[in-house]
Amino acid sequence: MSSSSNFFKSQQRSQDFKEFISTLPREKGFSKHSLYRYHYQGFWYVDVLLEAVISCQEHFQAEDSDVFVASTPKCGTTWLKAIAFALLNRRRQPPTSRDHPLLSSNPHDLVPFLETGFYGSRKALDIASFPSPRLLSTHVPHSSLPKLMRSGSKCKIVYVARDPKDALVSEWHFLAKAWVLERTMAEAFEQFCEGLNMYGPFWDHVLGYWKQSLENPERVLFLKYEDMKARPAVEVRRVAEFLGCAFSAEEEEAGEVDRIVELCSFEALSGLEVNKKGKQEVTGIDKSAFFRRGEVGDWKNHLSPEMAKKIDRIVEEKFSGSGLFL
Ligand code: PAP
Repeated sequence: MSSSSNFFKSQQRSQDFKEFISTLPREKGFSKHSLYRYHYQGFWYVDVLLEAVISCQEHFQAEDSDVFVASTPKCGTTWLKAIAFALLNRRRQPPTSRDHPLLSSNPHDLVPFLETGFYGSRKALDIASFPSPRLLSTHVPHSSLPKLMRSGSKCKIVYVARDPKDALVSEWHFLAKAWVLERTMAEAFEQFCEGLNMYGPFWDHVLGYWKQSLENPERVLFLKYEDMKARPAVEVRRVAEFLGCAFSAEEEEAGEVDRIVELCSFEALSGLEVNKKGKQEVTGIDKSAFFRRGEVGDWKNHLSPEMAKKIDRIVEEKFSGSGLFL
């Protein structure tokens, strides 16, 4: 863990929270700043995140106009944040404008995680003051979202999933870089298979949103990283339609879709000074840690065929009958 990562540093926890988590199943954490991971409502969290998630469940009031980018970590969150931001703001900030916010701010600073607004007493975000429609993101599993986000409000959630093997490899690199976490890939693999990755189990997280996207397609849109890589314009149009800001004939004619695809591409975003240097505002994580290779199938460079087969077998079994394939 980076010594400058203020978000994850050990903080004073309330006595109530300490007592509560002492009742939960736990496993070894990632570092001296997150000694344990806790099992809460079926998913694994490091303590600092769990405190934020519980506080968020208790206090966050979703509004009908809210838009959320959701994911289990390392599946394309940064990319989707950029796309959603560019889509929703394109009238005021055309994608080709020289002072577009994505050219000077990291997508995580433009579209913060909901959870970080409920971290301890720091209240890093004043969510209530966000302009409408509020655009936020979350890694929280669907079943643990604040009540109005699950049902009751008409807020919209765009979820992105990815081949779990690539997500595992991406998480391994990310935690090594952002948290200076020393872990072999074999260790990370074992933990992933046991569901012990961040916000894991991976498959339960993905399935929760997948089922919601089938039951409530007007509320939850399910995307796959691989489809976004293969057909970015098609997926960007899907997101725009879902968010109620479909491209007009004039915009199509003018090439607005391709402009947004280009602005949010891995090559464009990872090449910006703002994403190469410095730390993300709330978490203190190096912004460059959110951009690595941005490719499909990098797992082949890190996992043995046996490891890959084991993950494929688990996922096949877990997804069986759901209609979902990753
Ligand atoms: P997060 O959950 O910590 O926010 P997230 O953005 O979901 O991370 O995942 C990071 C992955 O998306 C990285 O994948 P890799 O490790 O396999 O390379 C990162 O490179 C990739 N990524 C970031 N931005 C883009 C983009 N604009 N297009 C495609 N992939 C991207």
